[in-house]
Amino acid sequence: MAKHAVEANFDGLVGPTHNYAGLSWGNVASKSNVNAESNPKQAALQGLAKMKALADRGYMQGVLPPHERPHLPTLRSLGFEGSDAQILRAAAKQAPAILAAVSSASTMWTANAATVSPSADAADHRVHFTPANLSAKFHRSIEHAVTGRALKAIFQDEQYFAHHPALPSVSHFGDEGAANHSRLCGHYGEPGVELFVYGQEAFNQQAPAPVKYPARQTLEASQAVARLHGLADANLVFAQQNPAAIDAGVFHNDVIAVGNGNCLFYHELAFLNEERVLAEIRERLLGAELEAIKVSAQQVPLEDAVSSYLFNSQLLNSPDGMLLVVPGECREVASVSRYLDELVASDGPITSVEVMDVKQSMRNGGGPACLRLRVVLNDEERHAINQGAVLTDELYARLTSWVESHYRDRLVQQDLADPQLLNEVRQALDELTGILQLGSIYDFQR
Ligand code: SUG
Repeated sequence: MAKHAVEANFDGLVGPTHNYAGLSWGNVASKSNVNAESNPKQAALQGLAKMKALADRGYMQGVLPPHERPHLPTLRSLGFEGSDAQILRAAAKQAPAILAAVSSASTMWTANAATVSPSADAADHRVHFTPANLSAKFHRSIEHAVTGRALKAIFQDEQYFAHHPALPSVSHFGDEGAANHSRLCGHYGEPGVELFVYGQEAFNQQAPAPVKYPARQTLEASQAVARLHGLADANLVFAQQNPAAIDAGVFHNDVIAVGNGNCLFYHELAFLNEERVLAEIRERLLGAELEAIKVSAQQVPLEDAVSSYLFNSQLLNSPDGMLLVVPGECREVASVSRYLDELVASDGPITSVEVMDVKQSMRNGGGPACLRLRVVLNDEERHAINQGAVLTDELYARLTSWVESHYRDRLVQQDLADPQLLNEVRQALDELTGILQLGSIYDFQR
């Protein structure tokens, strides 16, 4: 019999070095805001406000910690020597692009932290985690080791949780985690269909691929994650993302589609073989009817989907239908705002829309869905996790005052070389591991 389960959202707490360095070719927002002044304090508070709003609505909400940045061990591995201050000075002078990369607060986008399969889908009935190697971007490729430690610190009990290392860090196995993975199901506690979306095939040069921007995820990576997690063929669908969408700035599938329960909300240009993808999902989805909500380019042009991040929304079960949590930008783009009004007025599964202000993150191409990692947990698993990372009113208050006391409200590229910033970060994170009860997960703590 299926166990009762909920979907928890683990949001990435925005780190103290949040800045705009234009690091992500293919991500339109990141490129267009390069060198803008950022406000890390506001970014972190916006993220916390989103977490709090959803916790107040009764959803289980967790917190994943930011990483140590600038990451001095990476600079040392690249040949920079001396004291921390000397290393920062030399990197700023000789290789400012590398300093920017090792300073990015990109771990906030936890939809890229890992792929997670619920125990109901896995052969050994445990929840499986594979941190994403994020090998397509240097600044993100350095995330997976500490991400793995943080996940192990929260989901510790081996009876319930299985942790795999990231896939080999080469482009053949480029893996971007849950941003390219959705799960459709009747009830969360029942076996579902895991939909893995990839950008290109690594070992088949003849297969379609984008021409302008890189495809970050390969089919081979998705297949490897499915194997590691012990998923059965009957629960799997692999779908290729439309290369034209990648070339229009859709660098992850979660910028053009979102699924929850039996509902798939997507743009008509999301998938290459849409009909086959839907047929396969329908065939494998047991005990539930797929509700496919397709948005046409006439209703919302692809460009508007990308600039508003309509599909980078959180789609959540609510007592009366589903709730779509959208970024504020959706109300600023006319076609999207009109579409949302029509959507809730129709008698489809999505019955309400809530707007969240996550502008600081949006300017780097990260909407509400990028900021969260979904983890389906049954009641036993829920009790087995480290409760220190679960958002309560008290934790929200503590984290808010932690941000208020440690974060700057202005950051520009030159600040990344400031040794004082590094000290501030380490002091803040040392305190944070205590607050979240994570133990020593950072390199500077080991
Ligand atoms: O990987 N931006 C991130 C945004 C990730 C969004 N995540 C999801 N769609 N799930 C990226 O492109 C920009 C950092 C900078 O340019 O400073 C950045 O890494």
